[in-house]
Amino acid sequence: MHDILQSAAWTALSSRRDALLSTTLRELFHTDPLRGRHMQASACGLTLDYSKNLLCADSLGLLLKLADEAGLQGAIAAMFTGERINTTEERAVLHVALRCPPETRWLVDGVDVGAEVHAVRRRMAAFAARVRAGEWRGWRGDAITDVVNIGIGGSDLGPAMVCEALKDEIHPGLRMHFVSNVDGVHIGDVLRRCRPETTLFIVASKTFTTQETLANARTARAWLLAHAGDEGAIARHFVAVSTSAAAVRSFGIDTENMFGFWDWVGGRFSLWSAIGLPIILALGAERFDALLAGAHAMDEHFRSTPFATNLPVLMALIGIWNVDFLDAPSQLIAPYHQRLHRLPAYLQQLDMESNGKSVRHDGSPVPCRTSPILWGEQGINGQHAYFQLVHQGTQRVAVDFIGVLDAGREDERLHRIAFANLIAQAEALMRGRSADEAEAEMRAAGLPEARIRALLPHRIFPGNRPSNTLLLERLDAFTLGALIAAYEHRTFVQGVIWGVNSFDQWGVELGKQLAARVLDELDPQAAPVAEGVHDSSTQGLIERYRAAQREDSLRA
Ligand code: G6Q
Repeated sequence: MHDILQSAAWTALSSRRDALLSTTLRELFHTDPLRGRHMQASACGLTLDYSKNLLCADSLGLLLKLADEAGLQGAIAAMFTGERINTTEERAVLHVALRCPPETRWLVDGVDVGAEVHAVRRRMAAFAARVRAGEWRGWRGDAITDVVNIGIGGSDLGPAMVCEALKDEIHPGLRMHFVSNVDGVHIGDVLRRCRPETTLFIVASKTFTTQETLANARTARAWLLAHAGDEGAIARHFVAVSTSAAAVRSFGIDTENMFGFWDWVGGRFSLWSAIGLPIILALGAERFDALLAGAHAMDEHFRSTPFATNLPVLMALIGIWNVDFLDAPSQLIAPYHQRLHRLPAYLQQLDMESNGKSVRHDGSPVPCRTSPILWGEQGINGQHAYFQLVHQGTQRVAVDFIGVLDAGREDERLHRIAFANLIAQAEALMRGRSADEAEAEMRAAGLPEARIRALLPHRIFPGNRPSNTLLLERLDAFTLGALIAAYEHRTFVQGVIWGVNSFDQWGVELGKQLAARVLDELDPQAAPVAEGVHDSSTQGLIERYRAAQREDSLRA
């Protein structure tokens, strides 16, 4: 496979790196005072300011060349035309088809997937309208008040994040719940807040074989039946979202109550499909359409805009520059809006499950770093916690600051405080505080000389910490759709350059397989696990658990 490290652009970037590391962001702003104005890109209600990265016109030009040398234009075309770019699973990758307008024909292997997509969406909209209007009734004839989505990973994170982000628009008569953890506490907490006669469960699983989801769904079904006492109630309270009608049927959900999707929709790219059922129930068909329209607008921007002004491409290239050239293998996502507090968890899966790979399509090792460790939460809390490391730690962390310009219906004064912090943090990370500045500040504050000397090393901020600032005009369905799609394409572009398959996830398998065996071994009634089956640590943990279970049952 073509080794991107051997490309002319990569070699040239490696030599530019040292020059840039010996300068500072302050100097770059000094040399080009208008840098902040022209290192920007806008699309679909989003503006990206990427000027606070250790980049110059030359290095940016080389990154754009790198995209060309990696064949990015062809890769984009391959995705949009339904080629089987998920090579290890031999599947097309067509989440972009899920957000195409109704009139679009989208042929894959002679099948118009656009028509299928819209047929499912119409069914979802009709079902959501009935629930929202109180026409869909529970077994006792009551309207639905609580919707519980049972799913995990891609069948949970997207809908949960969107419903949280657009919480203010949720139908006033509906409460949304998301259950993913299989520890018993998660579903227990939710069921205690719901009434069986007014609760609708969505069992969301692409494969319908996922242990955690099916176990939670069985618990929910038993809870419903314990109250309703009649299997007939299941059809009024359970719907399924899956690609497998057979598995849904064998679980005991009528396929009349099933919303399907297709194997060309990856789990972490599936919120636009029937996996978005909680979204359409919560927000209504119009807002779901607006979410899709925002994503579609970003798709169009992505596939038709020159790379130099292409927002997801720029985000991707800057990410590669930080990870592979500037030794910043960690990516912090810091949204300064409470409603976006689930975004980092969503992006964590998107990025790390997609590009957390060390072999390329052809199985050869990737010769450079791939996905950064992506993490974060809403930025203000971070400032009072881990931002210490971001400012003064020994590792370079790249930050995406995300802000929403419109205060919406909230207090403008408070909104301004949050925004001031966002802007100030990005500035502080960029410029830092020099020894001279720190000393002058302490002297102005009247500190004794000995104290100044002792404190000085602690009060220096190195600066030069890279960040992007991404501003949303407002937090509505359209702009949120565009934001999510921008990150999806950023992940895709990086995967293309690294040569990895961003659409499989073999790395999650081994733990699942071993868990199935360990589950049997944890049964206190089962024969003790023979020595040598596991290592001594695993063996010890299994024995400790079994002993605790026995102690519990003796106490009971
Ligand atoms: C996403 C992953 C993974 C998946 C979950 C749930 O891309 O494949 O997070 O979504 O494992 O799988 P099911 O939807 O099949 O239950």
